Amino acid sequence: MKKNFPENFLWGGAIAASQADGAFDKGGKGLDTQDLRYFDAKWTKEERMLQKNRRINHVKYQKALNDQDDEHYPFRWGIDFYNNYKEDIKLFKEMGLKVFRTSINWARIYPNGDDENPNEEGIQWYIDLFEECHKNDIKVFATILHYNIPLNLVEKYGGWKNRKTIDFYVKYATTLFERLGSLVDYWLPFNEFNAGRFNPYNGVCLIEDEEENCDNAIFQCLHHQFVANALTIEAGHRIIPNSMIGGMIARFTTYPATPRPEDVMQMILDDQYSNWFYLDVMARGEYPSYMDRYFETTGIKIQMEPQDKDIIKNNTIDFTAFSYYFSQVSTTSQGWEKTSGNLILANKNPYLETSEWGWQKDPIGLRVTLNQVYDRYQLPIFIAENGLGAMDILDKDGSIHDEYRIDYLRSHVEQMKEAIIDGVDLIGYTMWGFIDIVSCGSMEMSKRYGVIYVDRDDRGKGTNKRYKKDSFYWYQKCIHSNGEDLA
Ligand code: BGP
Repeated sequence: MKKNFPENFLWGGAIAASQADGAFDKGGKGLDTQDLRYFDAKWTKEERMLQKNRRINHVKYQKALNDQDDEHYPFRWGIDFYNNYKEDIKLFKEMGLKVFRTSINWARIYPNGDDENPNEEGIQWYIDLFEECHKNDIKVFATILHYNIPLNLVEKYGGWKNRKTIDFYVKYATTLFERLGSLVDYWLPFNEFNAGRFNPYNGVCLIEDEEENCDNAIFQCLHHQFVANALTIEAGHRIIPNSMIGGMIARFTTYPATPRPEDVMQMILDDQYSNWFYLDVMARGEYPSYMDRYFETTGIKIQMEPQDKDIIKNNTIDFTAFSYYFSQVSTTSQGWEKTSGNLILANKNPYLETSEWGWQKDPIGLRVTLNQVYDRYQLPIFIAENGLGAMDILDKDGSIHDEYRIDYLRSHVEQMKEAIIDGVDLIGYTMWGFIDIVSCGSMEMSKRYGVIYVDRDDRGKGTNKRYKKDSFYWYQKCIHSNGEDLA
């Protein structure tokens, strides 16, 4: 029986290009879909959480295309990681980070997505960034696509709706394998594969009100992503023998709201439709049979080419990954109380407390999920995201006392250890937003996840200086003791 975290456990931190890099029009980068997401610092807390303010419709999209007022487009500035990465990596090193997860910005490599040749300046930036990590003994976990695709692909081809996007994506991924292959230790073709189902603009770049049948379009796009994912795995394994290429979902752990059989059955369906479908295709290599009924009853029809089945079957993932922020309950009862959650509105569990943003904190749910995912696939697991979004206060002396974040992280790390003792093959943990970045859902800086504070406000104003929070020292100790000293 295992008793501790394995010796080579990958303690890490994660960010994403659009939320951190900034420099949206520098270094030859093309405009991408996240550069168009509009935010207003005057919005109240409630308005920030409104789904309608997080979504893109036709009017917003058209306005953003020509809007030069960058203050309202936080993904254009992020935390200027593009220019600060060397200083930041020094802090990562000081913390003892073993692995750094970030995403590569497609529009930095192929500014228009359909370019003949890659942008050398963009490739060089990633070479420099990843070399800097290795110089500091930090491994690299690269997400190939974390939501943002070159805008030209949406404008000219309709994005993921068009099968041609598969070819553009695979060409982009192949370039990464060829040019950055020796610098990347773990690959993730897509962030949160199920995101397209719950936020179509982020996940599959659809503008909902432009679609006649949005649900059908979502599943068509997802199918194209499944094929692109499999072809990418094929290319990766061919170009870099023994490469580790994973598949990730946003995990919505769910319990039956009551022991009523109806609720238990609802939990099974929620799990299948919202979570397992995506990992099942990537890990088992075929569409699961339960989706036949779903597609039949919803009238969804996906166009597939004859070769797709084999492509998906022959190229499955090497490890599973997920983001885990909260759990919820499943029920057939009408009018069950709701609360916010990552990507979805969740059913409330009366036994759980919530974060300031309404996400239900459930460390035991992480152990539950680790056991469920391992039981189902028997593949190594990477927790690619987990953390607490909270308002932090920067004191005059430069300190930030975030004991709430330490409590959150500690309770989750404890449950990871329990899961390892349960026999789960957990290989790494990249806590989310471990340096403060722009929130993906609510697009604000004030929702902070980091153990490193970044002095920027919701308008992007501030010194951009970095400060170590109390949680920085806690995570440093946790890493140093390989998860033993969590005091
Ligand atoms: C995940 C995304 C991240 C991220 C995180 C936290 O869904 O992969 O990009 O930001 O959720 O969400 P938020 O930033 O909305 O708090």
